[in-house]
Amino acid sequence: MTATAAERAAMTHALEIARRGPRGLNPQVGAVILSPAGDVLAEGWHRGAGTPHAEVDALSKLTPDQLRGATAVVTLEPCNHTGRTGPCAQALIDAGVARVLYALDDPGAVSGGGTERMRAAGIDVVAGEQAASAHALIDDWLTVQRLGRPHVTVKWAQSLDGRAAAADGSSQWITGPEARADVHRRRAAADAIVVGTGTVLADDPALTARDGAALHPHQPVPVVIGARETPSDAAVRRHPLAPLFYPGHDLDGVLADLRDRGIQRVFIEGGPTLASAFLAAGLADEVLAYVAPVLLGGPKLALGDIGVTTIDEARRLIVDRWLPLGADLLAVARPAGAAEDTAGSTLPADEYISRNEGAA
Ligand code: AOF
Ligand code: ZN
Repeated sequence: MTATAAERAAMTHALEIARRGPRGLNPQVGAVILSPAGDVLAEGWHRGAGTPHAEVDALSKLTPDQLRGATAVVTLEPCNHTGRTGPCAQALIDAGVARVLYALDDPGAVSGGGTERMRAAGIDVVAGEQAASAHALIDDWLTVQRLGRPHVTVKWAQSLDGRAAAADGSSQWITGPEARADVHRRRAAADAIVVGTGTVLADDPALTARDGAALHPHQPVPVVIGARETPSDAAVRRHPLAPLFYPGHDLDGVLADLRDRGIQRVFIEGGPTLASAFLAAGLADEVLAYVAPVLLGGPKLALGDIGVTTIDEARRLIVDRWLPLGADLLAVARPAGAAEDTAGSTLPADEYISRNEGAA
């Protein structure tokens, strides 16, 4: 049997309360328990790694009598593993729940399989209700599960002739205010913002996400990669979040460490050496190129060596959007040939941006 009206409404609510939980190592998950008549008995949500899962949070609010024959509506397939907490599939079986409706399969090799376990115990299990909305909610987390690393956006601003700075290194400002405001909105949608030490020394960026002069309520963690020392009076040291410093150039190692910290989206902001290194390593899921109608000439190119020596090796991109921003133009692009949903392209970029807007 497909979902009833009460179950559909419960799923919509479960997706809302899931957002109360933090983005991080674990997915945001919501659960609602309904009586056999379809009345809401309890709700629960997951508050982050190490805390009870959404189903268990909801179950804990009810007596055994209330639970017998109830329906559990959950945004993610109830887990089947004993991790930091016990398996939710077993908790639902033990509670005597008659029916479970969930939105998305758990992609985890270890955590998945809850459906089979519950069905074997006689529970009526229905999958896929509002799966698209659930996917949109935890798309970043799913990307991390799939790639084993955070989603990576490589951003740069360039002159029409492909330069990132004038010959003397000065680069403020190539693009206009609309393009810069767009960068700040996209920074706010990321969990971390990454620069090389060269950019810290040349530009002294604050690496905050700002709306005019005001700090955006969601700030990405500032990350500095490279061997050189960040000066004690560098602006990045005054960022509201403590910066992470990675000496050296082990990009895979940096991404793995960021993943382990629960970071799901990173924004690579420069300069050309770092952007080129991420592109050369095939570690860019999204490219944002802001192009300004100005000519700079000279040697300061937006990108250096990305491992392309002949035209056959050119990195072809698919442009999802050409976006005019004042006098400038933004290309929102991704590598051609990347698996369709590894690039975070399942959601329009604007949805990522709006997700963190107003989030604390
Ligand atoms: C659920 N309900 O609310 C969540 C689930 O090691 P643990 O115990 O923190 O488990 C984390 C894994 O459990 C996580 O990677 C994901 O597969 C699943 N998350 N499952 O049934 C929940 N948050
Ligand atoms: Zn669980």
